[in-house]
Amino acid sequence: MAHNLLASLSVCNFTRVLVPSRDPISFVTSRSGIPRPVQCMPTSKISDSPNILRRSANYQPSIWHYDYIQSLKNEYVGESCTRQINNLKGQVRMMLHKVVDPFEQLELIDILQRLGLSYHFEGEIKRIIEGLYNMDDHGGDSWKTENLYATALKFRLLRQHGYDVSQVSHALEIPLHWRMLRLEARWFIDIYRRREDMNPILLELAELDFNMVQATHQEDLKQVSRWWKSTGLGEKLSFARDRLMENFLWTVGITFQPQFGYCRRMLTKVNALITTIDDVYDVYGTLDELELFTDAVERWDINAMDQLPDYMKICFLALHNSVNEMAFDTLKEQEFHIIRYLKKVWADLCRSYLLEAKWYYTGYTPTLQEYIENAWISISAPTILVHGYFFVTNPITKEPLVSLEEYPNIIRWSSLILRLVDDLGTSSDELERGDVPKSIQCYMNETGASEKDAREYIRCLIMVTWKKMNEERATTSPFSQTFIEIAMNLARMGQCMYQYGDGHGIVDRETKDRILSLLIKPIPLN
Ligand code: LA6
Ligand code: MN
Ligand code: MN
Ligand code: MN
Ligand code: MN
Repeated sequence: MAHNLLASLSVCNFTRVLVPSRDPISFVTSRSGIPRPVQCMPTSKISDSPNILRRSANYQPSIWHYDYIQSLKNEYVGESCTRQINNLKGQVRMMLHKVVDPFEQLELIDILQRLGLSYHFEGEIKRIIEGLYNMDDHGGDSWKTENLYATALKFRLLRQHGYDVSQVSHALEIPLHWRMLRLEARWFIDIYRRREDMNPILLELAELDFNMVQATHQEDLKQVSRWWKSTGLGEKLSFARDRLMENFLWTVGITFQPQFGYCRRMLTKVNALITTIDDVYDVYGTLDELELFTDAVERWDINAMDQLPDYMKICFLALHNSVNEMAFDTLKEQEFHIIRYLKKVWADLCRSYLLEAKWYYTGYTPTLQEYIENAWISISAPTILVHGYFFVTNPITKEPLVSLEEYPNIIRWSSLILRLVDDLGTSSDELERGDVPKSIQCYMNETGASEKDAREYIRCLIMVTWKKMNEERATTSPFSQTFIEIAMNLARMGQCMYQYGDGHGIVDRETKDRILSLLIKPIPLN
């Protein structure tokens, strides 16, 4: 069966591809609970010996030094900027009220979104979309056809004339709704500036807003980089990735709006802890040590620390302190106690890490289904998203938490996408240094497919999962639009980070350029 499936994959007709006898993504919606580690290894006594042969990932040091980050200065702050931006916002608000032609309304909204400005005009945009929707209800949908037609025509003419091919190819690289929003905004501002129908007010607002948002990001970054330095993890755990800047970039992908600075700072901590602990499990730790660490996290008990080797003690206490402090903030601000939710997602994560470690040490290759059943958790997206939920929700109420604890579909789809794009980008290096087989290898082992076909199949799964996530968005749920956006943005950020390989772990040009243009360099203004 699977071989027939592969044959159809090579023509890549995605609508009829994904009906395998055992749908590898169906389990993600099942409520079967979190997989428990298999008990297949004889446990020997822990050895803290320096003679243990440990793997190495040979990660390069960070290129973003602490002093450099702290020295960042930004002039796009303060009252005169705010005044200027409020003035421009007022003018755009008037434009939104004035425009009546449905096609023009859509075009304006599209441009505002792509310039990264729509968050300023949520009320106005909602009103317009509602109006269009109601118009639809009353049979007047000719504008829709016209819009589609106009869009298609525009693209076709552009291509026929070989005009702005880079723009057209940009669109083909990654579908529009898959892209990281800030990157899209930064890119589109440059495109928009050169457009004949460019509106100078929109452009001025977009440029100024981009720089002001960047200034708030820089302040977030400086704060959290002081925390990272204070943990000492970057220096002390030299086997692990020291990736504070990249971890921060993820959070800008997850939520960029200025008012979510707390969320960005806390999620950067979460990401940094995840990145470090993932390396403990994947690279450095022995199986005995990993059992002990998992136990300590499950118990969430500092008394469990005594049995840990030193390098794990500092890691565990950094985790314990940081997460408890986040819970403390919430308790103080909202009188809501969330430690049980936070410690659960860390325990789930560490259990999934441990299972992979056991697979590695026993040389076991799971089926794709078995792998995915664990790997959507071991990618850490559920951990990130549950923390994120608490950082953007106020007031926190009991009902949604029942669903949140079980990981709702929106979390599962986002996690699965992140897992699969990570595997496409990182598994070659991982296997080389010694790691569990990832989705590609599990599929190859199970079906006899070539790596190329396996990769194609995984890309197909990603597409189907995006569809599921978009469907999920339309169903009613106890979750806010803000949270749903965060879940989708995490998947988008994954596509971005792993587009050219391992953009998170390997110090590469693409990630460096993205960091420079999004976080460091303001748009030059005249
Ligand atoms: C990717 O590393 C990594 F560090 C993650 C934990 C993914 C997302 C991380 C954030 C947002 P790797 P593995 C910090 O490819 O071992 O080593 O699960 O993850 O494949
Ligand atoms: Mn280091
Ligand atoms: Mn890893
Ligand atoms: Mn891992
Ligand atoms: Mn990986």
